[in-house]
Amino acid sequence: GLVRKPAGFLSSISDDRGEELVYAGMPISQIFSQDLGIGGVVGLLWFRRRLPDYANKFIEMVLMVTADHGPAVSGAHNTIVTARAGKDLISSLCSGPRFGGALDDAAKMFTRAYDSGLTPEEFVEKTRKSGKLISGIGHLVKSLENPDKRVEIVVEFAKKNFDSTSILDYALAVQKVTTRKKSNLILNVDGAVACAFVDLLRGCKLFSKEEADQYVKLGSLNALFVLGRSIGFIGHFLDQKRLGQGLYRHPTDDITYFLHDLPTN
Ligand code: Q5B
Repeated sequence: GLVRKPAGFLSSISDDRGEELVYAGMPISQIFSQDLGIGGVVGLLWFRRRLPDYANKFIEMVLMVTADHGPAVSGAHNTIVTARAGKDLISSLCSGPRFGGALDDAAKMFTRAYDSGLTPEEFVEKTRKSGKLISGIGHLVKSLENPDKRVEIVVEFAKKNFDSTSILDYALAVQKVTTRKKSNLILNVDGAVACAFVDLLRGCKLFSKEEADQYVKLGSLNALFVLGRSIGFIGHFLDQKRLGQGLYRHPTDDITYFLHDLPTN
């Protein structure tokens, strides 16, 4: 019969293989329809339970009261020193512009293109000619055939609640052009969050256009990813400890070794 290769990893908190992302058994759309909030997501990813509403509220309260304690404490001090040394925020999550850290650039690219009046076709062509990829476009597993529920949720919320969704609409129009080439060149979760956030900053009447642009320049959108994904990464950390997983060594049969022989004199 079929011999199953023993799995290299055990994981018990989340699953992205199906049509819809699942946190501790709960599909992402249900998390929104039941209004679990960030407290509820922490409950699912850290404690693998749908905690009662008062517990979710309490987690959010804890996140709020522990969010900062001034610049003098050691953690804030480290952050300030490394920021002043020129290190970027996303590096602290072992992430980069192709994974997770695409939000800042997505916001800048789509906003600049929209503000300068380029049509989606012109923008795609101009970016291609400059040899760059459009940040916020493309996904390794999600596509037109396997749409990303997270993106649908973000788009739906923005359209329902924001004064304007011009940048998001523009990005969706760009997606129509890029997916003609390959169906995975969709507006991804980084791109959708980034564009919706620019619309929120520009449309909520609390910031001038310059202030809104400055928040993007400062890196506040990648920061959203850092904060959100830290919750998941901490969940995985606790999960590995709970599951008693020992030292990991990558199987050598999954590595192609190509070494050069030393030249013999
Ligand atoms: N092409 C994401 O690449 C991926 C193009 C493009 C124009 C593009 C790539 C990319 C920009 C960065 C970005 C965020 C690497 C992704 C995330 C969070 C996550 C992750 C998870 C989570 C996929 C094939 C052909 C080539 C390319 C062209 C590709 N991308 N053209 N703009 N953006 N995107 N990252 O499929 O003519 O054949 O040479 O870097 O937004 O990180 O779940 O995994 O929650 O954790 O490997 O969702 O798109 O494509 O490199 O083979 O390219 O398409 O020029 O054209 P692929 P390639 P040609 S969300």
